[in-house]
Amino acid sequence: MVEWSDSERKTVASLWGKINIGEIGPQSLARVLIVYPWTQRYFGAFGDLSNAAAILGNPKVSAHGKTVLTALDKAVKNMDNIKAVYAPLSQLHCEKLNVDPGNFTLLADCLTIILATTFGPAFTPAVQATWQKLLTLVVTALTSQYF
Ligand code: HNI
Repeated sequence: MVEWSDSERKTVASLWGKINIGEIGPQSLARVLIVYPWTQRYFGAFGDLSNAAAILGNPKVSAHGKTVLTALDKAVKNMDNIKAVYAPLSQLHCEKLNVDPGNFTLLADCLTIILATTFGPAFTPAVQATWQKLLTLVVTALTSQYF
């Protein structure tokens, strides 16, 4: 069972409070689709994903990026119960959406890169380590219903 120190809890709450979901979510999903183009196959109904500019300007990508990041709020609010909280989403991605679970890590890493570029020096190694601890749990939880 993962333990969280008071300082880690404060770090997560503080960082999450500074994240603009409507900006960071779309940028993170767009980055996944640009850098790992095979992920585009899940978004056939999203219209034009033919190049980076199209992806960055695609309103469906933006809306969905916001949806994905909004879902991370569940992790921030339930840091001791992440596996249970994400079980339904894991089941959805596995059984209905058939998303290869390896893609969760790609999205998590793109999100971390966007946070690093957005917050610069304030995204210290200690903050990054705590944030990635949280994302690792989210990725593991999203994968939990695959097996
Ligand atoms: Ni994901 C739908 C959350 C990673 C492909 N995804 C959702 C929804 C949420 C969500 C919330 C909306 C569910 C609903 O309608 O009930 N997705 C998350 C989270 C992560 C994640 C929290 C990782 C941190 N999803 C991914 C990845 C892919 C992905 C990495 C593919 C590369 N998700 C999808 C697809 C849908 C989806 C496809 C359906 C989109 C649609 O609107 O048709």
